[in-house]
Amino acid sequence: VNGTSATAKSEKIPAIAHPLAEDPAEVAANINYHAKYSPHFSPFKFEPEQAYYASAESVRDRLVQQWNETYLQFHKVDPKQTYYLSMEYLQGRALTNAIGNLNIQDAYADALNKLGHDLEEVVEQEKDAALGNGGLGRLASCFLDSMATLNLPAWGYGLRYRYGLFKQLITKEGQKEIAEDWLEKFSPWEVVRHDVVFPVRFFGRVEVYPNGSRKWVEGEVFQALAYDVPIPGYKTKNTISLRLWEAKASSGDFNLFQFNDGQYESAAQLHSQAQQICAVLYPGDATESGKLLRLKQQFFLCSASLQDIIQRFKERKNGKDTWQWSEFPSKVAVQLNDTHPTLAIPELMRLLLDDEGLGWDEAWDVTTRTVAYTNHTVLPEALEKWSQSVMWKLLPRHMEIIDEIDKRFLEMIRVTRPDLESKLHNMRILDNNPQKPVVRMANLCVVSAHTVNGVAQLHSDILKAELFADYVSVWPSKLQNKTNGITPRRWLRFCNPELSNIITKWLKTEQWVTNLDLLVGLRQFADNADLQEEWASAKMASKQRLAQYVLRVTGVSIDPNSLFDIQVKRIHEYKRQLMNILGAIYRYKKLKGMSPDERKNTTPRTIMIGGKAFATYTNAKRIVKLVNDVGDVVNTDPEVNSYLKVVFVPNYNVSVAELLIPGSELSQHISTAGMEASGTSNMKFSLNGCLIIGTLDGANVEIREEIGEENFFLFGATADQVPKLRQDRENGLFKPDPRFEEAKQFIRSGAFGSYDYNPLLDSLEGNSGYGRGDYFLVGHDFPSYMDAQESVDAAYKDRKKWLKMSILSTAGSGKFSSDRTISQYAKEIWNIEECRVPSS
Ligand code: GL2
Repeated sequence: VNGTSATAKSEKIPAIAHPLAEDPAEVAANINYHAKYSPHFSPFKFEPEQAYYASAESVRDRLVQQWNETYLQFHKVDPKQTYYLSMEYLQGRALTNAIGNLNIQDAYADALNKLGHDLEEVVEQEKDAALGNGGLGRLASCFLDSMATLNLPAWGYGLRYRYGLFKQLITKEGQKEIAEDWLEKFSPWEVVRHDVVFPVRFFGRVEVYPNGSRKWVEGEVFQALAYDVPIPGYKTKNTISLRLWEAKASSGDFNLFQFNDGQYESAAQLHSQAQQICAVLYPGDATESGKLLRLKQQFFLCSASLQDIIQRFKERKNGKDTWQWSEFPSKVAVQLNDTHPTLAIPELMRLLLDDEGLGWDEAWDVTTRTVAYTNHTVLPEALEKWSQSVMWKLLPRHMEIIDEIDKRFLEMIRVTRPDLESKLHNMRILDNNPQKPVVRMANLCVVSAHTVNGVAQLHSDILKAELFADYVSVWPSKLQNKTNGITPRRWLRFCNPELSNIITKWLKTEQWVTNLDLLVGLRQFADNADLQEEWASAKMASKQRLAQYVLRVTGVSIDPNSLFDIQVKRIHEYKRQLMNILGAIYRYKKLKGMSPDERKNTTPRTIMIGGKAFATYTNAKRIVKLVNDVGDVVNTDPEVNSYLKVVFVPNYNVSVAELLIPGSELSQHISTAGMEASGTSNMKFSLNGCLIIGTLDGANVEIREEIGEENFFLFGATADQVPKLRQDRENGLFKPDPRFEEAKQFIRSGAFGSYDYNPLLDSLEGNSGYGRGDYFLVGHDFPSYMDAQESVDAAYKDRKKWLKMSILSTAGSGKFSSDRTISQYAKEIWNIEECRVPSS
């Protein structure tokens, strides 16, 4: 029973632990061992939290073993290896995933039972590793899972942020951010590597030698210390590594003299500066110091990772008679996850030129054959530009190199493509506008990378036709598409065991977990009444679990018999959570105007919205507040609250997603067409049999193609219509739908409290907001959105039809496995092959 010593019930548990044991009694012995001998807590306390840490450590022992074998295998075979550089990883919890991938969940459940605990409660003790912001970070984590599962020689690199993005609290004032303290106690999943340390320099100057060579000297030097997180593949021994860097100052930087003199702060100045580097993900960048800190973070990741990669390359070459730097790209692929790690390009150049003594042409050849870049957005504000003066100060040698890359690019275009002269202004890397000279990171990436990819077909088409069109005419085959994917392990097999068991039963195989295309086999049973009933009961079980969670965290009781309608993602105007809540408001008004009998004919709905608004994004925070205010009114209105509930689910993260997604029936992916590069939660919902209401944007387009257009609630303008619609709007040609006007007016009337929502509503009108009035076309798309919502209500009334559509959604989701995505990267960009650890 909870609260007793781990040894209390251990009569049948062996005394000696064996880390690789699979028998539940022996597994219990391992857990016991960690509870007793790990110094983290008293052996007399064995509550779920202690049981979690002890279980995690026992699983880690196993992972360490597999990990060492994997590393040795890679070392021995010396295959070409991919290094994935990302400022974000949204790993979520690791325990369920690890025991699931290792296929030891039953043994752990039994073992914990023997120790008086319940696995489900124990796994809940883990804090999410939330070293990311949204889809881009979660994508990186899904990719690691697929790389390991596909036995690919690959490694992830990131930063070990002390605090993640932030923890979202909902108060009467709206969203409040507090530090996300994932390391408050400690993480049992990371292993510090005291022997893996690299110096990383900032500031300083460039010294020029008589022979023309250059070297970056002086400035401040910090140490990058490696923490490795094991990433197990599914049912394979291969266990790869996510290497996270932490910044430290050297002991020599601690001024003992000053300290003894009572000057404590200045004595440890570099130590506290080092702590700032990895303190938080995305520190506010409104100030100059905030911008500098972000740039430092990016360079820190790039420099440490490249030094590590080069060292490993040399280690593996050691003992071979002769080797050349030109072989580097046949051993190393570096993938830049968005522009955040762009500095890897000039840093690799610098290391090759200044440390290894290569000439420019040779260094450029190696660099460009090594690096590839993924673009994740076309939003202009997200395309990074760094001030040239800040860059010259912080990274003087890199700016020299960037300057040279820019010059050579200009020269190359002038010689080979004089017709592009007039475009060079936009194509070049440096924007020398005297008001604000900047370095355009995306341009640096496109010029330097051998391959550039978008993350869904529509997004890649837009990159080709618009953002990067001029480059495509120079390098026609540089641009590729790699439609995103999600790992079916975390996002179906482990988060939705009920549905997984049904799928396995009907497909008569569990192979779908690693070959998601097999789901198509469900199509033939979509009308089968037995499958439909099983399907419905799995959904109901997930809805009930979700309802309990919602009650616990919000105090709102929701009815599992109502339609569960969910929109969860970062709060952003382009994602149009505002359209969703305006729709809810209109629905509420309509319900209010109905007679009790009329209400009985409606489809009861529970609308759930969740997501974080960036701390400085005022309109996004207003949207969060509005959803909460609407919920307060609707949920306590006895006339309508059995037909409509509106819930804001606080602190959306990976673990919350694992509860929400299986329990949802409808999910909203309603961005303005052309603005959501891909979206990945749309794939997770669809995989779990949830229907989508959405626009033709990002990966929605491909999801609809795969599951069939009759199973998708489509509305809204298409991407190619958007520019003209914006123009019309500016020219006063837009006539708003009465439903849209009514919903806005209701808010302005104060129906949801006294908070001033006018600035938010004004962004939908006139020439406010982005300066152009309803830039995101909420007003234009609102009527077709409401019509689509009516089709949803009608479809839900036909239970058999809805269940069929749900089954067909899952059946058509095979394409969206990150195993497919990663296989394509491996073949078409990285040119790497499987390197499997032999089973002993
Ligand atoms: C994003 C895109 O907005 C999103 O549409 C895409 O699915 C992911 C992953 O490719 O990348 N770009 C971005 O900057 N963030 C994203 O989530 N944060």
